[in-house]
Amino acid sequence: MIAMKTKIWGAILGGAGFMAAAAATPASAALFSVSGEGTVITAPSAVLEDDVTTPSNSQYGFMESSGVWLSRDIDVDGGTIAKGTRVDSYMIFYNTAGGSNTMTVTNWLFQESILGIMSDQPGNLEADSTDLLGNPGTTYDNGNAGDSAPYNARGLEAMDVKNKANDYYIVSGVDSTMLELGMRVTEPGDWIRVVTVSAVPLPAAAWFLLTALGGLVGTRWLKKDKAAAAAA
Ligand SMILES: [Ca+2]
Ligand SMILES: [Ca+2]
Ligand SMILES: [Ca+2]
Repeated sequence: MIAMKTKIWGAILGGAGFMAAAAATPASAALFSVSGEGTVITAPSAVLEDDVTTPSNSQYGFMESSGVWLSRDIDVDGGTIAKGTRVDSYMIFYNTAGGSNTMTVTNWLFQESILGIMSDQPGNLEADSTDLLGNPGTTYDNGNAGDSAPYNARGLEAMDVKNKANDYYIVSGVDSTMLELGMRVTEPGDWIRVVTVSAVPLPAAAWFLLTALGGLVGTRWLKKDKAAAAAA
């Protein structure tokens, strides 16, 4: 019996160690990756048109928020994500400084399935959801018309999925985790928001594992005691 109890404590302590390790895992920009002309960055201080702190030479993407329980339905291109869904959000942008006409194609790989994209031409969908999905440390609106969404050409325009000669995007992959994104920009540039499933927090998963493990050990203990009683 003493040996059994030691085993159980070992399992509990082992579980606690796992939980500590899980809790220490930081949420970061490493949650998604990129190939092609694009760069993953940490959330910038502002995503305003021609903001001088924002890089302007290619597509850039950053995680805006993670583990958000939607308190209302959220509209995305061609659909709605239901209230109560737990999501992560990302912004991808190409904020050209100057009027040169440039086309970039970038493949973004997300950790979780893409639920929806906000890419309408004026950026209305982005503006309507920033209170829930924006990064608290990023300025989206400075109160001046024309600087923040919505405004003309904030999002994607002249979509051309067939020829890929203008703005377009294609979601693919078995779990819908890949986004091929074409952005043709002059001015102001292109900004879109991507909403994905949010992974269940690791500490919660560890608690579930621990509970299941405890149940298993307890059942075996009970069976052994019953067997011992029958033999006696
Ligand atoms: Ca464009
Ligand atoms: Ca610009
Ligand atoms: Ca645009």
